[in-house]
Amino acid sequence: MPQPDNSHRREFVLGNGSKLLLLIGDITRESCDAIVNAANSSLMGGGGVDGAIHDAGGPAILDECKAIVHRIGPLPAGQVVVTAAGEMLSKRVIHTVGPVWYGGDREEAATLANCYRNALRLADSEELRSIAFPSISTGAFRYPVDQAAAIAVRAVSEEVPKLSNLKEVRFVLFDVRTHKHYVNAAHNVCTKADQT
Ligand code: AR6
Repeated sequence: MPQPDNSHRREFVLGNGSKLLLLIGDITRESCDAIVNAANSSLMGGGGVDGAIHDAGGPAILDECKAIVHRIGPLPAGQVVVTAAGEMLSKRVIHTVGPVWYGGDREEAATLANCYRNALRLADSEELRSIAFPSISTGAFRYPVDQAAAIAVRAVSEEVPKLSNLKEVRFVLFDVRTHKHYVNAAHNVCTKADQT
């Protein structure tokens, strides 16, 4: 598990002056208003970041997820729901389901962008100011990380300026290679903070 690593902290500015931070670390340790979970449609937990969030947050999160699934059924890919964050530092967990990568002709890109856009809109509607994302779909769901990074950063850079409350978006990435792809993507669509 990576330790907090400030040597990889990269800061960019989004269109409305909100901050975009790219970090390496464990998202369960983030102290921002919401963290995003890369779940599956069952919302019953799993491996990867999903397992880490349920482990760190404790059973209250799973109880809330069960109640949600009882009410609305399985969560479709690209959609989002919110629960409390249990024992973690953040206030909320926004659960989303990324697309499984099947080669790119099953609307994976649009679905992945929807995960980010819908999570940002939900956080903003809950009057949250900061949100942390993992690299959705690039683990067990096999989305190529270069393409996923470009979609993720573009969705954030387009969506955040339309919102009122969100002032900081973080990507908390688990390894150097993934971080590098997100930094490249951010250089293509955002302004680097120390250049403003
Ligand atoms: N903090 C930040 N990133 C993490 C952490 C963590 N603690 N743990 C893993 N990652 P994955 P997916 C990274 O597989 O591809 C689950 O079983 C990981 O290195 O967690 O959307 C769900 O239940 C990778 O870069 O999510 C679903 O069934 C990224 O998070 C399925 O996996 C995403 O990897 C979802 O697959």
